[in-house]
Amino acid sequence: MNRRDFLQLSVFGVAAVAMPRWSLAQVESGYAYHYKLSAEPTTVELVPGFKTDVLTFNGNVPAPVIRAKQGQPVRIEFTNNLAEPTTIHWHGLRIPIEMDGVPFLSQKPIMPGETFTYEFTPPDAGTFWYHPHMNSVEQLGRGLVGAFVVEESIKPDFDIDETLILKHWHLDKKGAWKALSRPRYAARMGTPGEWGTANGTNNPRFEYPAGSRVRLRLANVDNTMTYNLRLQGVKAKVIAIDGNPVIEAYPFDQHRIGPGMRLDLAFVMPEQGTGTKTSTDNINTPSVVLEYLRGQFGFPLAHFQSKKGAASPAKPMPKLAMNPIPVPDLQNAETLPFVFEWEGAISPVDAAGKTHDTFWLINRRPWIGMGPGNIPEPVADLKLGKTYIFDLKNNTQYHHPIHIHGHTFLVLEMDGEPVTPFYTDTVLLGKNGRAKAALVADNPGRWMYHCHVIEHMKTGLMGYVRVS
Ligand SMILES: [Cu+2]
Repeated sequence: MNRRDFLQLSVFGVAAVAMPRWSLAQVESGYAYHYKLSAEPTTVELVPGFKTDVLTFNGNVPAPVIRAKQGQPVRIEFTNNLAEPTTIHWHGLRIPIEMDGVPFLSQKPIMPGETFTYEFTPPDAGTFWYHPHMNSVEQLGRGLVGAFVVEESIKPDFDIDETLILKHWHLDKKGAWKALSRPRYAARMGTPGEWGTANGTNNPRFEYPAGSRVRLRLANVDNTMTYNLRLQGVKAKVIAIDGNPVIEAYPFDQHRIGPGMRLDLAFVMPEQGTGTKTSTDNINTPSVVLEYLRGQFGFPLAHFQSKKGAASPAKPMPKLAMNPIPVPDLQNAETLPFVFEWEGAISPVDAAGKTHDTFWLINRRPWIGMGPGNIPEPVADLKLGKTYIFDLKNNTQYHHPIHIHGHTFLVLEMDGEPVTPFYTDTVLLGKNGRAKAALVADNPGRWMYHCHVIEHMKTGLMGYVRVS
């Protein structure tokens, strides 16, 4: 945070000194959770020694972590200081359609200089995130991505609660921008960035007292990358997937999170030096290393080192309460097939001579661009209160994290096999992968339903469901 931001924050600040890093200062008002948020261009140092022009929330990378509380209203006065229209979507939150932040489908674009106040009460606790839903390749790609943490109505007793947002920026070694999207890649796995970061820093280091009970909230805010995560040097447990507590915490081995997805882990910080040396790491005694795997090779994302400290001895690991997601009525459910396919169309050239690539289809239909006059029919019409089973089929060679707005899926099957059911807002389909996921259509509105590989979304892989 630079000095100017600090001063700005202090104006609204309640005890700015005590604020955790990157938390957002609250505005004093009748609301317990009241924030001012802005989107603005800024220059920051991402690659050490080099300046990069980025788009930020409140002038900072990483974006402030917005903290709210389950069941309590939150108010966010958002000002668009970009040179183009935008909206903010609160990924994973089951809130009313008017607050969902999708241009034309749920609200008018917020024009440069305008302020729009988002107000909602999050029903679920967990790790969520926020980002624009306009010109997404650029706006998200250049930095408008932040974590949104909804605390439990009764806060679980962890010693450390850390949030890491993972992103590979499309930068070269001197911090200069490379193409955020290339058609050749958009038609395949998406264009990967090269400068890997956690909270805007390449391979950051954290120090926790040995014996601390750590809750690590990981959010993949990347446009493209699916991270196959592993934690070296400690036995951790998976406690929540995509914001939602799992029914029973289970040992963490590896876990793939696609763009938009989250993972909450819990572990006890080991003594100094118990960790394993990673294949690409030259630190001798890291305690715990978060890494992602490419094939069998691990690449570090963050290090956690032990320090001697006063962690509460031998307290049990807290257990998370389940979120109040409506239980699907599977007996009376209707099954809706959705097929995700590839089409190599070099599509119509517009009056300006620009091509509009469409590569991806939902049930044989692409949706390109958004505009007041460009809202197609929904991909499905859902009856309010009824349970549906989404039968998802990926007929392509690439990963697709399929995200639904305003609702939470209960995943029943992956790749034809029953799984221990888990709740999620984003289902990751592997190549030629399948899934069956149920939901209760309990939130009226027109809800986006799309792939969260941003280039896939922008080249056809999106639609919406209408709940009425
Ligand atoms: Cu996709």
